[in-house]
Amino acid sequence: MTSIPRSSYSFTEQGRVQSVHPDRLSEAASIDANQDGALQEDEIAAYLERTDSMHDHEGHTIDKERVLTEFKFHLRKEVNPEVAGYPSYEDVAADLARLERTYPYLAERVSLGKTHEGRDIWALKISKGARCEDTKSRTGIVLTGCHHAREWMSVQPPLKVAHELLEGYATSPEMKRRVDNAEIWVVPLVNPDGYEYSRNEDNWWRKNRQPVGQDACGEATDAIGTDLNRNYASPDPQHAALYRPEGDTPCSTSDDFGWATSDYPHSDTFRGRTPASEPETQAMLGLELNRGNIKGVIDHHGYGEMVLYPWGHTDQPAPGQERLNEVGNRMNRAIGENEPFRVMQSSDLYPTSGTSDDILYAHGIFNYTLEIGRSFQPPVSQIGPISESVARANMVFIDEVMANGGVAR
Ligand code: 0X9
Ligand code: ZN
Repeated sequence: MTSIPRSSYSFTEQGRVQSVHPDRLSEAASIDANQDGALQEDEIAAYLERTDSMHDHEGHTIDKERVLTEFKFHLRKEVNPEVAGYPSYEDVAADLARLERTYPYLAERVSLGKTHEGRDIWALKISKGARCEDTKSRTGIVLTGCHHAREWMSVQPPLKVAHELLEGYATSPEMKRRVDNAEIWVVPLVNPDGYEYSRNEDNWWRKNRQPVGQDACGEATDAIGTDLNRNYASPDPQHAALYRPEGDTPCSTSDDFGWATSDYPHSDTFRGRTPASEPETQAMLGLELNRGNIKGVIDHHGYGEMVLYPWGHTDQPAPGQERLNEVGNRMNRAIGENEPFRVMQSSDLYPTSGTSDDILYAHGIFNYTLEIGRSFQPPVSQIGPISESVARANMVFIDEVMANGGVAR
């Protein structure tokens, strides 16, 4: 277990903040409601409510105590000790390589591109004859995790599905049918640089790690990172407003789309300097839009136990909303009767622009965003149960897309 206190906050025994590193003063001031120079638990909790819009609608979708604990690791600049039970980037890369070695006829590990820090964005293509047949004529489905660095649990369901498909192939007719007839792409770590930074430096980190350089006004900035789920954009100019709504100008933050998508480079929801500017976004769009056979995508995020479907940029219903709702409810039932997620339109959570869900849907790709777990980094004991239940929802989705394809046009 690693514990690296690089204190920018020191706490008293009562849990009050004793001193703050100069770099953290403005953050501390914004949390310190009565400006008495000390942070109380309730101030931290209120701060979390303000900065995280995923409210606890039904009393069971957020583990507030854990979220608070995880947030304190961030404040104290400590490593979250749960990290020891979550796989590193290298572990995930090795796991995919092992699956390819064990099932060479069924799986191929492919690099979709390289990140700013030089890591490969690994995918595992799963399909019969993966490395020797042209599998592109089959229905393509992509399962992704970890657009957002701190959402450690979101890496797991895609990995779990890969294992179940390949390990079940020889004995389960259902798994064999999927691997023989579909082309399933598993991308557990879309944002490996951010993931490693969140594991080792700041467990609350969300964005990727590419320095912004210049803001959209041409001013130099020392900000690091773009929110990858605000950086998606369509190559088709008719969908330009899905990246940047009409009336929003690059050089101003006052016209930003609520707080959920920002032109401010230091913001956690910074959309990037230009549409699809980031290598991770380009890698995913290259697969999802250019390969030509991709009909369905599930994007895993954390947290809040929700099955979210397009649209996210407007509260208008998406074409085919009935199917989105019906399949979402079936996925939810597969997750389990006892702990159902909430099935709803993405914009009901909060409206955004530049998210992968809307861009993909506009291109005819049927898709969901799954918000899994009750905090960003659930206790290690939860990894197994959550992965299993969410993997079942993934199987329902795979079957649906294999049977009925992408968005009807
Ligand atoms: O904000 C996001 O990107 C996702 N939530 S998270 O807390 N994991 O960051 C939700 C995206 C869902 N899509 C839209 N609301 N458009
Ligand atoms: Zn997320």
